Amino acid sequence: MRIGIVCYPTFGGSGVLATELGKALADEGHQVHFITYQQPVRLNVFNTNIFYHEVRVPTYPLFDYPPYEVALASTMVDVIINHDLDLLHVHYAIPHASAAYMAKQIVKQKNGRNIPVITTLHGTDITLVGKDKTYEPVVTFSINQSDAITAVSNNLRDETYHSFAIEKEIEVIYNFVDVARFNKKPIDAFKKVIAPNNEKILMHASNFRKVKRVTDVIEIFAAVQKEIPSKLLMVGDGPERHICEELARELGVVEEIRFLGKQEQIEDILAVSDVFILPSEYESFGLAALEAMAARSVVISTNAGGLNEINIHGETGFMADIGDVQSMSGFAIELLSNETQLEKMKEAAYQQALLFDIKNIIPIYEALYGRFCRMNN
Ligand code: GMT
Repeated sequence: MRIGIVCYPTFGGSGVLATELGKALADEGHQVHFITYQQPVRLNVFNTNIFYHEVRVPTYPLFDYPPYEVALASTMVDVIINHDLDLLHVHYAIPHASAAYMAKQIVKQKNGRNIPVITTLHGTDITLVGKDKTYEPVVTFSINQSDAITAVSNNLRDETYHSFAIEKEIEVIYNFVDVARFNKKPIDAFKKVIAPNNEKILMHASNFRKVKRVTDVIEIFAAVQKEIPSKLLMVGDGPERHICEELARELGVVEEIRFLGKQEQIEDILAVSDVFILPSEYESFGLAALEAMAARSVVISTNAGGLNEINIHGETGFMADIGDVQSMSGFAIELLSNETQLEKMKEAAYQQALLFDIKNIIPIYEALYGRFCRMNN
């Protein structure tokens, strides 16, 4: 099949997932065309089945806001026609689903073809941004106009039905992880630099937005630090990072924390971590948690959104209510004080991640595409 993938090219979960999906489809022999405004961060391989089309957004002094959606729709039309695409798969509703609707209408009018559009909902496109009444009518309309709609968890599907008047079936296709890539042996030299005295290593990775409650990570770590010799790795960057650094200084733990910024080789960092902390206010799924589990790190998270669809409390990790820093610290201290329990839960986390292995999820997407592909119609 010839598949067009539209996503955000940044470190965010939706872009990561879309890029990994495209890479896996290319490995299966499909021709994959990425249409984005920048090379996606995880698109770091050479594969003759992968094509990249940059969306250029020409500026003009009149534009306070360059019309990205128009440029995106026009690029979609160009790629659909010139590369004879079989379907478009857009990730994150805003503005990708509405741009795809526009492209679909133009292609229909230009050459009579009905290009199928599949929209995958990822999280904040529904729960935060999409709900805003500035966007809601367009989001509802363009989701309903998609030929197929998927959501990354049951929770996100339910949230979508709850917040928008959706007339179609939303299929749940879970996020996935390439377990073989994440199941890595820790690099000893790296571990020695981070934890020279064999301290336990806690980790957090995100875009440091408000929804991630990153200051809770610092508070949890400060409590753990009092009981267990430990270090904290903070991976990623975003608006709340400086607040974290200030809080860490205030709590006297800044020397034990490394802020690593945005990282591409996340699997090498996860490999040295014992516990992954994700105290988010909401996660539709929590791809970062799944990647941690595949790397045998035990996830201590909130029970928000779809997190309980991957993390099993007391078995593969621990969960507490949003903002319950005390319970999350308690779980971490208990776990890190008991080596047998820690090893047992690391293994359980890994076994749970295997259920979401890329090999199990790619065929589900292929079957979905097959339902809409010209060859089968
Ligand atoms: O987590 C973020 O803020 C980034 C966001 C995105 O769309 O890039 O992630 C969302 O999509 C991921 C992939 O499907 C999910 O695993 C994340 O849970 C989800 N984030 C939220 O719902 C906050």
